[in-house]
Amino acid sequence: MLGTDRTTFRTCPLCEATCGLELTVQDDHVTRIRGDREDVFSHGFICPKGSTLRQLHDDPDRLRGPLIRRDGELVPATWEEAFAEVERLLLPVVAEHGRDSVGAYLGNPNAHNLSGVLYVKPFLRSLGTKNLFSASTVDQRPKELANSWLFGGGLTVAVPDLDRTDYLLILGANPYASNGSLATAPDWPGRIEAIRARGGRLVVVDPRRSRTAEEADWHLAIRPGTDAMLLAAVVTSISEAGRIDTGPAGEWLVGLTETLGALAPFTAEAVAATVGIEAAEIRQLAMELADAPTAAVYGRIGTTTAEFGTLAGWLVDVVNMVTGNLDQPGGAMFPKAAAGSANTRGASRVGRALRTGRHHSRVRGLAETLGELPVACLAEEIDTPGEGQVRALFTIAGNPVLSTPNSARLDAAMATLDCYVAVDIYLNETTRHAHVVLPPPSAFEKDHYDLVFNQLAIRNVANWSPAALPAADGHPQEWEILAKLALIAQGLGADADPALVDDLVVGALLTSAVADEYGPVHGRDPADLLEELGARRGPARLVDLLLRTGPYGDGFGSRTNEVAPGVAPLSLDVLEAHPHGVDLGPLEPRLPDLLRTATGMVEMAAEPFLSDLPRLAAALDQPIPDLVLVGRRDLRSNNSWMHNVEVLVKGKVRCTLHVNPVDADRFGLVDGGVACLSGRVGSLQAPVEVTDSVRPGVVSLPHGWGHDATGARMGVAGRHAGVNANLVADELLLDELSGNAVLNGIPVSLAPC
Ligand SMILES: Nc1nc2c(c(=O)[nH]1)N[C@H]1C(S)=C(S)[C@@H](COP(=O)(O)OP(=O)(O)OC[C@H]3O[C@@H](n4cnc5c(=O)[nH]c(N)nc54)[C@H](O)[C@@H]3O)O[C@H]1N2
Ligand SMILES: Nc1nc2c(c(=O)[nH]1)N[C@H]1C(S)=C(S)[C@@H](COP(=O)(O)OP(=O)(O)OC[C@H]3O[C@@H](n4cnc5c(=O)[nH]c(N)nc54)[C@H](O)[C@@H]3O)O[C@H]1N2
Ligand code: SF4
Ligand SMILES: [Mo]
Repeated sequence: MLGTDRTTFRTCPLCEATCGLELTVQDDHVTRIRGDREDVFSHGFICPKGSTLRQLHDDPDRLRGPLIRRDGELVPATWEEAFAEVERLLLPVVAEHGRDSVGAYLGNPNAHNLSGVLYVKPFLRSLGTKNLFSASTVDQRPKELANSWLFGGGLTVAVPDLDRTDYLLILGANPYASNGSLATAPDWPGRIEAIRARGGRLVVVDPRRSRTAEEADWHLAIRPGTDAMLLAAVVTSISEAGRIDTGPAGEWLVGLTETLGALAPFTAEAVAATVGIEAAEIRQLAMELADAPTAAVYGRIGTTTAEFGTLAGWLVDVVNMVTGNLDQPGGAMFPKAAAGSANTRGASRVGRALRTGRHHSRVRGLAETLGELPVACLAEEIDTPGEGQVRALFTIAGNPVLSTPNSARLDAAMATLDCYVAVDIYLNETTRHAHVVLPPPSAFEKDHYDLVFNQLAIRNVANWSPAALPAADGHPQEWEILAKLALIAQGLGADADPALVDDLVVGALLTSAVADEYGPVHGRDPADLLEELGARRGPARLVDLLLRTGPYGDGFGSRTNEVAPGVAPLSLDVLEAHPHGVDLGPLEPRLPDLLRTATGMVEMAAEPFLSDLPRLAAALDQPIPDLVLVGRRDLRSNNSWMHNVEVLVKGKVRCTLHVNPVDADRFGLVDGGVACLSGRVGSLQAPVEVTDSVRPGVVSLPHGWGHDATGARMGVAGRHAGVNANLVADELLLDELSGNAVLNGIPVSLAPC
């Protein structure tokens, strides 16, 4: 019916804020996107990126079909040819060099994508390699480890209770630009303004006067990389003042005395010079936190992509604990997600201490964490000959050539692979090296549910997004592409049916659901449940199962009580009937039930934390580097991959080097000039913006730029290329505990070009 509009609703998958969108669809075209005013979480909020899903969908550079390399050129191919080519290239590498000669890198959009969350694992399992890498080790791995050791789950995150707190301390995050991370909330800016409107206080710790810092009542311009020391001194100051009060959560903590003892040397005076903040200010911060009726401490990228990232992640929550704010309204609380959360499954307060280093990287001997190796060692695993050398690589929704340290080395290494398969929607700096590119359908053409971000949300919600448009004829869904790759890797052949993998995944989930003594379907026959799941296939069937066996689920008929006014226990049918989502209410205290540690308690003084403290203490005696590089984000950008959207990149150049006037004088730089920035591994040239928003001794350059590579096909991005900050990021600089790369606080030198 030509010209008939329909309206459909979906959650924006671009960042962690999970805003609801209202789409107007005419025929098979989305003609308008705006914020969904009835969305139970976002209430109409949308940022400038949300509506550009339309431009992304329509982008002529977005790949619509597979490409294979023929005579050095990537040329269009059929899906059959492309999968056959994967098989042809992959199997000989495995046969000749073994399973560990295959590597895989998973990028950030996997977390925003049901296929990535549900079907990547079976694929990786069928690869059977130790060489697994992801964007997590250039991002939040330190916090995941801290959560694992404290609470028994990497995604058991205490998020700031933004809507009720009286005092918010933000370290190393700029939610006015990023819209928040590891704390899902649409409209962070509005929620922050509401804190101040109700008489609360915002304090921001950041070496830059970021947009968020501008809003703050108090901005502390810390020296990069020193948040762990600052937080340790805050704890010690509170302790010295006799103000430790663990509140109701105190009943479930062990290790308080050991923690305070271990942190005692980190007095405000001892850390002040290194941290770059006066001792009196540190003590004031400590007293404000102790005095506030409720307070929440929240740390992000500036604290995790740093030399002491795991300690900083730990200490954020230690401060939350010693001020009585853990697990309390207005403090730092634990979400209870409707689906997919490990901390709502199995026995409460039963677990095992997380072990890292179950295997090590071949070249540098870096420890495994959560099944992966640090991506900072990917390049050397490819370019260093010897047994176990990575000869084949898969990247799934990742652009490591722009997003990981010493990217020139990785870029060069990628060109030498015998087999490189990319599952990606663009031919960019990384995927241009591929032998086969397998593009999934666009975001509009996929079902969506935020299995990951609902686990991090400051309010419990559930929201299902059906595909807004059908995928083109014959275009496999992303989960089918991943299932095919799994079948090929298992040796079942390029013709095998992806439904086999889907059935295996649902079977495995059913088996574990009926085995869970504490779950709602314990002891039931999986075959009966499978039948009840009905005709849905792919992610929709899995989400239905996860919802129904989750904490608000219908338990396949075993639960009947409403989960919200007028809302029946959850299943996908129920969510389909609520296109604006279901509000499951504000966060509630969850201790001790969510704990999955060995002692069944919050393990405040877990051994890995305490044994890393000597490294932190030693750093207090290190000379302060003359100049260090930090990053920053821009609201109109999203890591490396949205620069092909004209409306987002037009206007003033965003990829500039921020230099304090003092440093500009020192190095002979002028605003609008070009600087040569050098580090141990490389150098780059960037346009200079002289601004006192960065601390002296600190320069800032955003990441995700540098779109001038030959062979990439992103026309708009190419015209707004910018420069790749990770050319100077040093792959040897890591948070030792987690293997996470240091992307903030990189020693650099500066000169005019
Ligand atoms: N210097 C510096 N470096 C950084 C950071 C920093 O702050 N400073 N931040 C780090 C952080 S936090 C992160 S998360 C990483 C991100 O690192 P990556 O995940 O490696 O990079 P992205 O730019 O997110 O690239 C995502 C890729 O996925 C593709 N894509 C988009 N949507 C889909 C989809 O639906 N399916 C598939 N299959 N592909 C899709 C895009 O085309 C792109 O190639 O960068 C890190 N790098
Ligand atoms: N617009 C936009 N939104 C995004 C993204 C994007 O690229 N663009 N990326 C998404 C992703 S993958 C992520 S992980 C999140 C990240 O979300 P955020 O953590 O909010 O990321 P940033 O905006 O980079 O803010 C990090 C801040 O840390 C500061 N900083 C640098 N070094 C230090 C330090 O040593 N100590 C302290 N205290 N601060 C420091 C920087 O100056 C910067 O202001 O954003 C997500 N949302
Ligand atoms: S804030 Fe994030 S989720 Fe919301 S519209 Fe913008 S990109 Fe989408
Ligand atoms: Mo990230």
